[in-house]
Amino acid sequence: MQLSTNNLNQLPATIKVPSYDREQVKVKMLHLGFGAFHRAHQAIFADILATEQQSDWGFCEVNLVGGEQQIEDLLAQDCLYNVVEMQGDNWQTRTVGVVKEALHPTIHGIDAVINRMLDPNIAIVSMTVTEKGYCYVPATGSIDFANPAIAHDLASPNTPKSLPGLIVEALKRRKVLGIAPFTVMSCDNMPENGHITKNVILAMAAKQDIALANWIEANVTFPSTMVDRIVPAMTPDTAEKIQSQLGPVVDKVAIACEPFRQWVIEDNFVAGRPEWEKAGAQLVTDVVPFEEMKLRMLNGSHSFLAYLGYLAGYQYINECMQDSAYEKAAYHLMVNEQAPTLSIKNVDLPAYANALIERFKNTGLKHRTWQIAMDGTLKLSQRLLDSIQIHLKNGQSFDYLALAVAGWMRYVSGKDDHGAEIQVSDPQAVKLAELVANSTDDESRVRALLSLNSLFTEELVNNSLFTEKVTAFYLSLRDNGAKKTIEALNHQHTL
Ligand code: NAI
Ligand code: CS2
Repeated sequence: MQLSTNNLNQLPATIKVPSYDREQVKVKMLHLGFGAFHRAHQAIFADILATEQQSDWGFCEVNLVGGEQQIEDLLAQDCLYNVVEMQGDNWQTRTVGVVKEALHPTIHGIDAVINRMLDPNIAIVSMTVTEKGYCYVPATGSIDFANPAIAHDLASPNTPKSLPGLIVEALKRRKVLGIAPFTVMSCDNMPENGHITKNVILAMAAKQDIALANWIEANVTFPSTMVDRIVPAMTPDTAEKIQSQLGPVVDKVAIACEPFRQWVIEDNFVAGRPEWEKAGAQLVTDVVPFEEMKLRMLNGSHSFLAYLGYLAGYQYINECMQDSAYEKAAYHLMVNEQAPTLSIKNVDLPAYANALIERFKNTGLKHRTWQIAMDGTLKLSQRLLDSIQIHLKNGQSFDYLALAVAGWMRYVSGKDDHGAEIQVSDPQAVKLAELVANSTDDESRVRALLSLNSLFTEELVNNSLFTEKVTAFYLSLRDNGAKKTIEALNHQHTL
């Protein structure tokens, strides 16, 4: 039987089902991107508040691009689903009740989505749409007007397809109708995610109507957030394990994650907000130091492990961590090459690194290196390249960061260390394949990939120390493979 309000009582007694009256929970937040992460992060914070603080802040969920089936499944389950926290073989399950509605433009029409955003009770529009959803250029942080979805929305603003187009249209209609605006809150892994969101939305609005752009700038806020919880994409194996927790009840929307969760939020909301601090979030005036710490130490080492792990044949992050050379390299990267670039105060960074290493080792999580390796052209800047630029200015060593960049180059070249083909998933996959096909497998391949100016700044490309290091690592990866290259570098650094 599929999960629904009527059969919540069929779930095993160990599962924490909503103890609050779901009727009291109202749609006050509209979330774009009902993917794995949101289900186990922002929705859990809201569910804790409803359970422990009688909060009435609930969600309408929207998938703007893909994910039609998830929305249909959610609706078929009265918007209920389970989140399973996994630490090794230890599992804790909670049924989330704060989602009240769900919409998808291809099922309900884009007008239904826009109209829902006009409800004066919607105080926050939040999002987890991956870096791709923002249609921006990483090297500059500005909107990419060449993006086909942006071009479409400028030509037909009433029927938007992109996230910036949708938000501008909803705000435009609220302005015309005299409805006060909502706060726009990004929960994606980008540096100063609030600023990037504001940039693309203001640029989009200004192209249409400068008065609208000015109104948005004066009346809407775009708080930045640092979000953290490892929530891998579902695998058949994990789905089976989750199902075994649910007794006779089938949940098609369930998701598994690690127990750890962290959320640091810039406290800047124009129409109110839930009391997230009562569910463990930190509300601060400046999120940047937290974002930089997380993006560089966690995500930077994740990308290092993803590229170099995938090349060596490791399918999951916890498999990489069983290889002591990879574990040492990841720790060294965090503590000696990322930590020195950070401005955060009063955090014990070696302890933070040790905690990350333990989280990466969690055998309950099937976190694919392939998943983390995707969309590198939108991830490398904030995870690796910004730190390299700092080291170049300060004359400090950045070997492991350069090795990670070379690992990405080797990865997008399309063959792993055993000669097997790699399915490269990236918005610039066609361009990458072209650069690879038109270069030979040596220094010229590195030069070709460095010509990608949406990713590599001129400052980097013109720095011979950087290009020589990346080239040397690329050639070593080609000749010796990832594992031996890491071992040799560890040896050089006496790790
Ligand atoms: P997912 O693949 O499960 O979901 C992706 C979501 O993004 C879907 O809802 C999809 O509709 C939407 N989307 C994709 N492309 C889009 C586009 N061009 N325009 C609008 N919407 C688009 O991924 P997941 O795991 O939910 O992660 C999403 C993002 O959340 C990540 O990229 C990251 O920025 C952030 N995040 C994820 C964490 C994780 O461990 N999964 C942890 C911390 C942050
Ligand atoms: C990962 C992140 O997929 C990726 O690129 O590095 O999703 C990572 O799991 C989260 O940021 C952890 O909070």
